Amino acid sequence: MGVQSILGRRQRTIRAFCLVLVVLVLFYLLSTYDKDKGYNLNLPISQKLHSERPKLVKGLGNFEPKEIEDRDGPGEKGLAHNLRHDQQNDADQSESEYGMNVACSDEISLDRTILDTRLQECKHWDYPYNLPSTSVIIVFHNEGWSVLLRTVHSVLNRTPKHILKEILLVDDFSDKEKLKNDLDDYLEQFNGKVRLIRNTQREGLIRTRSRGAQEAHGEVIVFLDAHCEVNTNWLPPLLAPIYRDRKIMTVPIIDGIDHKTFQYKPVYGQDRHFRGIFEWGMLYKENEVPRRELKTREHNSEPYKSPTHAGGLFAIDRKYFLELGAYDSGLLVWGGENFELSFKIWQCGGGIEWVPCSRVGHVYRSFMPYNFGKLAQKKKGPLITINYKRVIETWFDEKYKQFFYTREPTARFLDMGDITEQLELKDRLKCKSFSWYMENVAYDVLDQFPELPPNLHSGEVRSVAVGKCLDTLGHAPPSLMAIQHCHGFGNNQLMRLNAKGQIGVGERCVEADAQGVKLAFCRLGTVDGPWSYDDATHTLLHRTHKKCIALHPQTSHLSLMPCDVNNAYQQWIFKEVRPK
Ligand code: UD2
Ligand code: MN
Repeated sequence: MGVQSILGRRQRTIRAFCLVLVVLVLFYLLSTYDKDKGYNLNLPISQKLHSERPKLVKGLGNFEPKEIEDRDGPGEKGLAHNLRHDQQNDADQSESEYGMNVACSDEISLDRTILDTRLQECKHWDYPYNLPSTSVIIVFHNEGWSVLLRTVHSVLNRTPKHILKEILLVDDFSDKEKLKNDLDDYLEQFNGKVRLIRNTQREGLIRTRSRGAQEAHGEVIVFLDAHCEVNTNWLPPLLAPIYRDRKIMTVPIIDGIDHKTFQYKPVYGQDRHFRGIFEWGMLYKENEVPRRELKTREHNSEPYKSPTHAGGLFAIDRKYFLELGAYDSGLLVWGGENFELSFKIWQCGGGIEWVPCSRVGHVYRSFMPYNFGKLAQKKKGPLITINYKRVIETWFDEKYKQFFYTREPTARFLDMGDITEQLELKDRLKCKSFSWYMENVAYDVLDQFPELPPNLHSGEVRSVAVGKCLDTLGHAPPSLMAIQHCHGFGNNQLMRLNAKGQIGVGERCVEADAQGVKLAFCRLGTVDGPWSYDDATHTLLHRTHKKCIALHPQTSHLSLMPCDVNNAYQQWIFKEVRPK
């Protein structure tokens, strides 16, 4: 055997060995790459949870900040900042102008630090490096200067540079001088990273967001209200599910920023998860995530599915949002757009996930400081209910529409405009039925808000004796009911007696005890009640107490009294209310 052939054999063996090695390494890398998720929980050994996870996976990275900022000053670490006594006037003035204490905000650094409210686990997730480039879109109408700019600064400070394409500010025709005159100059320091466009007339937040989506340059768009502060490493966890599946819209967990002190604090604890649902009057609600959903995940910090969302803060693939027609452009100013988008996404083949590792603070205002402008003046009836009607007429099945009209009887008479385009879109995208959505996605809604029995009577409830109407006075429950001049607008005077004996006013219920006739919270999960109305005698009977609602002739106090069918102070007439 020649030296040549010995060498050749050895070389062949080495080559074969190398090949096997390469295959093994490749196999290892591939097997560790979580193909479903495209990202990976990379906990230190001491914190590993159920499964051993690889240390390093190609193409993934952990975007946690290298060092924790530590600063002192007003409002730092997200602590409450209390103004001095002699500043109370400024505080009150800005509360009434903006619905929040902008005077307090003005004293807090635009770059302040806040509390990291995430689950510990969140620091250990790795995400793909090549996440889609993102435009953060912030629409605003007459927001406080420092509040708006702290939103911008927080995004710049806490977002990995390579994925933040731009921040796009869209001014919905603000009339505050500083916003009109100084904002362009202020933004110059960011060298084009922050763009500002302005509406030439008031459009309302819904259309303004659709415009923002049209004009954005990023692959993914993220909407934020103009009074937010994003938390540590908030963006990668929002983008990862979209990177995996472009038809997933993601929603961060919203923390609270106090409107008086700007204290940053979580609304819920860290490890109990909530998700967005609704009641039949289309009020947005949150419900603890059902076990059926929680169980589909391996780790508590992983995203979970949600039927809907609050509306303000979310991420979505830009082209996908536009393919869905953005928001229905017939929706005006404020409200209902969160449901429209949610039903559209779920019923037409996409999904919504809430992301525990992404947290964003939002200032919940004391009241809404702006009016709806010219857009509302042309309309008869409440604009928000008109929006709801468009949405339910497009997306609900017949059975569920009835629940909405039972809960909101005046909505039948509202002019919702033309929804042909919306119905065509639903057809074109071959969207599933609302029943499918209720059974497969929003399966926890009916536990909380069961099917509504029809109303036997609804409208204002007029006293035969004095001609005035039952009224909640807009008080929060528990509170005493009263009587007031009948105004015919419904609202706090619109009572519904259903076939199971419940009297409802809006989402609340009428009950009675020794103190009198009261507005109360309805018992979740029930639609029955103690009341019956006698068409012949016009009395309202409480069946358990076997007494009737009576008005005190002198004090006007409402209470239960032994029934006396001939007493005008116990006689009540339901009168239907129509929108004005
Ligand atoms: C919630 C949502 C909000 C929106 C709304 C329903 C959260 C935290 N907030 O109410 O984003 O979905 O429900 O529609 O989920 N704005 C305009 N033009 C207007 C009115 C408002 O640009 O005509 C801006 C406003 O400056 C703010 C954003 O739209 O940046 C949202 O308005 P909001 O903060 O008054 O709504 P909010 O939080 O009460
Ligand atoms: Mn808001």
